[in-house]
Amino acid sequence: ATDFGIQKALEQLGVNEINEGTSTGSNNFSNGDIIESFSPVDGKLIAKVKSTTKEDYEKAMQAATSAFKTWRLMPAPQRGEIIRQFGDKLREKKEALGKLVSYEMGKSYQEGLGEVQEMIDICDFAVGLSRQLHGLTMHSERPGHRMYEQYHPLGVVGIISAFNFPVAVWSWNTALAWICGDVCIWKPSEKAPLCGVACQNIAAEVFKNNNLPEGISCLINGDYRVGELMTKDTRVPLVSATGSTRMGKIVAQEVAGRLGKSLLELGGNNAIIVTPDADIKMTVIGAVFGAVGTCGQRCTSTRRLIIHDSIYDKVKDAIVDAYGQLRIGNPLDESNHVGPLIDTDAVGMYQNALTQVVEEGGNIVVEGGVLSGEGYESGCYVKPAIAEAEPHFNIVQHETFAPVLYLLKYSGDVENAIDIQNNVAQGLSSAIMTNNLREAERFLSHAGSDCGIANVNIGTSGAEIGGAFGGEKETGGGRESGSDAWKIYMRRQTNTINYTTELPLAQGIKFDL
Ligand code: UN1
Repeated sequence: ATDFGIQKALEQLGVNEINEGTSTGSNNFSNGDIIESFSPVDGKLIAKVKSTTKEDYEKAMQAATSAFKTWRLMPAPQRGEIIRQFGDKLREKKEALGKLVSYEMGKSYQEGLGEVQEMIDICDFAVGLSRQLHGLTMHSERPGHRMYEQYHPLGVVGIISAFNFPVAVWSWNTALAWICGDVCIWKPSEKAPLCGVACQNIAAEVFKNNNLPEGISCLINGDYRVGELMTKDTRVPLVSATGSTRMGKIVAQEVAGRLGKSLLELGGNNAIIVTPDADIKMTVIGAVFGAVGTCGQRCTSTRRLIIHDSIYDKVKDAIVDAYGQLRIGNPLDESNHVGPLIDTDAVGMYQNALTQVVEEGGNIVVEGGVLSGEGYESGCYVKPAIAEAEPHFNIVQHETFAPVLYLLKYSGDVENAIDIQNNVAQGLSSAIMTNNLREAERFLSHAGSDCGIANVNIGTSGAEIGGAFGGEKETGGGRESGSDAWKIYMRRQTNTINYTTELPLAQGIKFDL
């Protein structure tokens, strides 16, 4: 049996020999309990990583704080040159890292490569940004005065990332933060710790080649208790956290409790509205990739299809038919469409969702189920399922991180579909499939979708890095990645300079001595 080049990829990334006895990553402050990383692909133990103790965390913080003193003084375009080199290294390691992502997390190899491509793209974006950290100039109301604003580095940025995008989400944060002159401490998901070590190794090599302190990038490992060290630490002015809404609420409160800043990118409950003017073929591709890609474990995954009653049966039949073609199996085998869920806990949640939707009166149109037998030994492979449901069902109101798609019906005007789409607690991604300009524009208008992402004739997942990424309501309100998302990684300073020999006061106040 082929191992799809996994051993070679692990060697190339320097994560093959990690075990209890050795330290992990060159600047990995971890000496605590062992975290075992099992692959959901074949259930095998890939390697072990040590978790971070309180003392380790202090060391990381010291390395980061001292690195910040050097890094913040480097002109931003010179920092850009370092990020350019980091992007080049990622290009060299794209296949190996894509493979590790696929093997440790379970998404298809193509999607693993896509994730590394997002890292490369954000590096390119960040390099350009390094010459564009613009502030504004204003006209002072006082004669002989100049007023402007500038952006300064914040300091140590804490990054907490999720298992589903174990490398890209870190890079969106860290590439921008680095350009802004910040240093980062990263706690990857304890479900994908090797991806963290691999990325740290790549970053460390670049810093070393440039005689820069490795503390610009620090890696800590462990569960929420390790994350808590950062959320409660006043030395961390910004915590960027990606994951569940439950986790985000805790992080938000802890960080707000000390008046720190947080950037939250949490759960979604993303819908595609399918109107009578939709292109059915495009709808099927968008909906099926959206629902089963990454085995339904993207925060942008399509959870709900809101279909007009006049075309409901036609769309349903086409999608059910497409589900019949799906091949489920080893995600490194490129003939498969769907890989495993991350672990058996996730399988349990998937099963609960299917039970619950039936209990609430839903109707299963594509049966789910856990696969067993040859190739499915990990117990993490499930069949993507479809259920007809009602918008108000409790299960439909919640995000289940699994390939379960709900079909909902609307009648009459597109406004009715928009109401259903908005009537959930989450607000990440949304889409409309229509060739009707009026419907599309209404969906995008002030009275349209309330999500951070709203697409026309594209599915809900697979956003490009160039736009700001994130959403409203329980999705947390944060924006990462492109556009002006960089501003949260800096502190804004307003400067007023008087070049006269008088000292006039603003607002015309007279104060004669
Ligand atoms: C995530 O699931 O946390 O838009 C990120 C997408 C990807 C990123 C998803 N570019 O689907």
